[in-house]
Amino acid sequence: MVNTKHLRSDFLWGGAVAAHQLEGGWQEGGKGVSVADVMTAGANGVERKITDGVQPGLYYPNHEGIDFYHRYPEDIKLFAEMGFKCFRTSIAWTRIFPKGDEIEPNEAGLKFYDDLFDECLKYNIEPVITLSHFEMPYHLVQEYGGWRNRKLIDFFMNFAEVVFKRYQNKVKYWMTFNEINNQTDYDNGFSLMTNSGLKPQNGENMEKTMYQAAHYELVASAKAVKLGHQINPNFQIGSMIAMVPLYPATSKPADVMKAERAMQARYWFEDVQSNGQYPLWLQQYQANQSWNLDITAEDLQILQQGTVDYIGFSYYMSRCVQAHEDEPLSYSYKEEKDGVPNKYVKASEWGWQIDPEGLRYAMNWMADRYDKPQFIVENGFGAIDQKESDSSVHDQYRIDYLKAHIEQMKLAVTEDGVDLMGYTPWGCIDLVSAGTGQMSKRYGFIYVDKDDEGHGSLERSKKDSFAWYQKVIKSNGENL
Ligand code: P53
Repeated sequence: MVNTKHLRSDFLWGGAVAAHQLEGGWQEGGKGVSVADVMTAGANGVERKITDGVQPGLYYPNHEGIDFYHRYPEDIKLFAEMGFKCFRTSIAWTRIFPKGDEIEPNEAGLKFYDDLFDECLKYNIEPVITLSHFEMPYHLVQEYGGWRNRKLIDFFMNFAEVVFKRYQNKVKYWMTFNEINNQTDYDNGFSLMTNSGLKPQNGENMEKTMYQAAHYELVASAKAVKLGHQINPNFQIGSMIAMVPLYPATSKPADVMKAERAMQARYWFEDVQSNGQYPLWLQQYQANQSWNLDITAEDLQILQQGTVDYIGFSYYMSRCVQAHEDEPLSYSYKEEKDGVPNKYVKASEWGWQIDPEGLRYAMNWMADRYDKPQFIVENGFGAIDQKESDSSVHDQYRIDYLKAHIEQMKLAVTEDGVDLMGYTPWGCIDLVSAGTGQMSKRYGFIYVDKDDEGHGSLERSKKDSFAWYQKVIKSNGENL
């Protein structure tokens, strides 16, 4: 039933992070090496390097993160002070299964999350948990070739079963794979590694490998949804996609078709997770390539049985695409090659195009296609903050960004009838950037004293946005 003048009274306001970007403690409590542990720090415009294991003498920013592993009680207390109803984080797979292929889980890792979730629940903060957020065991990359390998489904299911059972009375909201659709950009080594543990091999057709790996992940995701519901029928298990709407650069028909195909190429994952089947264009495309992917009849049945309860998505920006004059319509979407600047919007220092209306557009686009509730599990403004001598940070630009997005989100609910569960802005406490490994690309309401070289006291302090967000939550989004 649609009849909403306001956001739901049980609207899940909160904040979002991922284990590898803030926990640190990379070798504590028996934790194994994850793909995030072999990534060096990059910079604005400088890619992070993925090294062959952990190399001496190099700086790996995720090894310490912001030391949330030891400091979480202090941080959760601050979240509670802001009024958080929920807190989105992930379970580092390598704390539970250090190498990924063990039979028995690591008790010290399980205990850590028991304590962390208890700390949240103490303040009535619901944990919202991503099973796999860019931090799979590195051993699975080296030994099995990552998600190229069907065996990964079993390893993942072992992990999912252990944590579903262990935390079934503490965690209700889950997501399977974070931003599963980033790997659409299969020329991008970072996306391939973070999504699927894929290192391109000589002469390998990465487009084909990406479709194969993504298929195994989607099967694993569907199996996890099924299993989770068996373990606890109250579980709400969602998908998680990076929603970056792609607009045609002009009204030229070829540009419009280019944008349509780019949207299809980037969002077919949600068709599978929400609708339970591959879209027609992709069935046709894969058949035309004669790739003979390993997609069995049983797999297709599982995809139908394991559709998600809700759509979790990140939203930071929109992009614009233009047809290439002398090329036929492509079935892939490559950010570098296909994107053109949108002259109607401004960009952040990192070139992310700020477009609050794009959020409303995206929510409508999804509501038209998928009959599922939505959950904005990431949104935010990465910026350089200036800490004053009295420890204050005047981040009005961040407030402006979030306010404009919340306004559009509310319109999507109150004018357009979108069923929205909650909103968890990204990096509610400053943390290591996934894309660049920087600390200086900050998103938080809470400032963390640490720089790009790893120096700093790790001390926490409140930015201006802290009190602002507190007010927003208190008024259920009425007082912006
Ligand atoms: P950073 C690309 C595009 C949109 C979202 O990103 C992305 C990425 C990958 O970098 O990632 C999500 O830290 C991701 C988070 C990440 C956040 O957006 O590069 O789920 O882990 O930190 C922000 O500024």
